Amino acid sequence: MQVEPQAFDRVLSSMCTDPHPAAREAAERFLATNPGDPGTYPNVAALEDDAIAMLGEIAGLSEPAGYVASGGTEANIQAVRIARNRAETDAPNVVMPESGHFSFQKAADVLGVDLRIVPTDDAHRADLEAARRFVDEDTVLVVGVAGTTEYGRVDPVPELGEIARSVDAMLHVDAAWGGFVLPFTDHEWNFSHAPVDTMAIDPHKMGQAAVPAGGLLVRDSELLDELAVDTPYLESTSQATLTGTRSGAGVASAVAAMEALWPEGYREQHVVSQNNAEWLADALEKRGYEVVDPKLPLVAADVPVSTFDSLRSRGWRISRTAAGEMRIVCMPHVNRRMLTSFVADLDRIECRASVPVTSDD
Ligand code: 0PR
Repeated sequence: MQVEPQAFDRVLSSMCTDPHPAAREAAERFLATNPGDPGTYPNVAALEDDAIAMLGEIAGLSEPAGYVASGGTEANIQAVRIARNRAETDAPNVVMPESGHFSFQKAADVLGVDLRIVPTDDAHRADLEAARRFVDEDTVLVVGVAGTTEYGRVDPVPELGEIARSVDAMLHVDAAWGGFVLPFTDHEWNFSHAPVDTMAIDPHKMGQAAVPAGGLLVRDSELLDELAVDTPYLESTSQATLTGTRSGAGVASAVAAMEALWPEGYREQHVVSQNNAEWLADALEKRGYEVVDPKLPLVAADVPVSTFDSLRSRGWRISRTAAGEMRIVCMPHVNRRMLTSFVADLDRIECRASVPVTSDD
């Protein structure tokens, strides 16, 4: 049986998108190479250096180091691992805003660190007062999110950096989703804005590369040594990645996408996506829904559960925040035509919902 992949024409809450054509083609060509074994696959290993150089440029990192991971989850786990291994405490804790991605729960679980969840303020950003209270001498890492999964918000990264430094902890920025958008905004989020030690920045989200292409960046290549294990029977001597065999598809497609799009293509896409988000927020507000202002191209709106369910049953792939709002991520495949058709469906559903039910019904 031939099963076709899911079309993107109704996908509104995913952080995956249709890869750039050059990224798709590169992924296919490098599919069977393994950057985990650079002694055998030197071409893809060299391409990975290019990927890290470009990611570093995007993230304001002067001497880029890192690797192409399987995604934001791996990058976040590895950041926690670096911080834990570097610290000297027996009872390490990580301080993270409640908007942090659930991958940190996995990190805490596998690495045996205590996760301290800082509340967010009314603007859905980390509450700095609480963060100050939560850190102590056993804090190994403070996490800031640059583009949160639920509301697209950017934490006050420089201030979180000061808090981290006050207890000699590291600072990690999770820009897995936001990293390819934020260079075109005036947010402070990157290595040149703050004492960031590690960062997650995923080509396979807003970077328009094929899955799997995540990015882990570190300020200093020595930080990767915290992750390195010996690889006695390979021609290379050590490996810092969490996974062993990796598909070269992620590396090659990340490079192809960034070569094609950085910076102008990404800038143009950001303008289009942000306009789409603002258009949708406006359309939803006009219909009386409470909308969380889209600071980045992500819209959250409080629609009734029955409306949400009807939209899903019409095929719209939408999801909810933990607080129950519908969230629409304006990824590159999400265009105005899709959003217009989505709002038209919403109107049909709401119109039906508002028809008075008579006793004859
Ligand atoms: N950090 C942030 C800020 C994220 O939003 C995500 C994923 C991650 C880390 C983890 O990245 P990976 O999933 O690449 O490991 N955020 C999306 C989410 O959890 C992932 C996603 C993508 C979900 C596509 C659904 C989907 O269709 O919602």
